[in-house]
Amino acid sequence: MERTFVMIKPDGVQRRLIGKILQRFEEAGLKIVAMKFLKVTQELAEKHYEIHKGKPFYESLIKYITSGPVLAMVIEGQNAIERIRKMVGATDPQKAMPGTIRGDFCQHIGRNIIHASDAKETAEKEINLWFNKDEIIDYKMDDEKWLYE
Ligand code: IDP
Ligand code: MG
Repeated sequence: MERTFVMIKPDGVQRRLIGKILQRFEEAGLKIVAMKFLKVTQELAEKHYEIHKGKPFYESLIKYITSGPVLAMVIEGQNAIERIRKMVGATDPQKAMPGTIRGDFCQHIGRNIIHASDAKETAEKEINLWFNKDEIIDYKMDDEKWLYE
């Protein structure tokens, strides 16, 4: 089992897409193990997007991510990191495949409604940045025997 960090960005919240996005993860058999709704501080935004510092879109990206509440979560499942990146789709919604979250719900790279960790190391780093250990819940889902052989 693998865990990944996922965030519905301020535009996803404002556009009332939380329910539709969560439905996709639930229907895929993925398991939510942590979740919180929060207004991202400047400090957290800068830490989260550290690797983009200095890029032309950096300032607007920080402004965007701190502009309103987000839904942050940790999702668990087999191969969850790669699986969820595929479900999310390409960074630029114009290039995202239909059927992906970005491909179905967005128009512009600067308003792409969702974030998901891109690799094992970043998933671990982001989970630790956004959640305390005691905010992540270990539990069994009753349908696990029907989802995994
Ligand atoms: P990702 O979210 O698909 O991992 P990254 O390349 O890591 O994509 O970029 C992080 C975020 O920065 C993107 O999701 C998007 O919100 C924003 N971003 C990336 N490239 C651009 C750009 O060229 N213009 C505006 N925003 C961008
Ligand atoms: Mg990224």
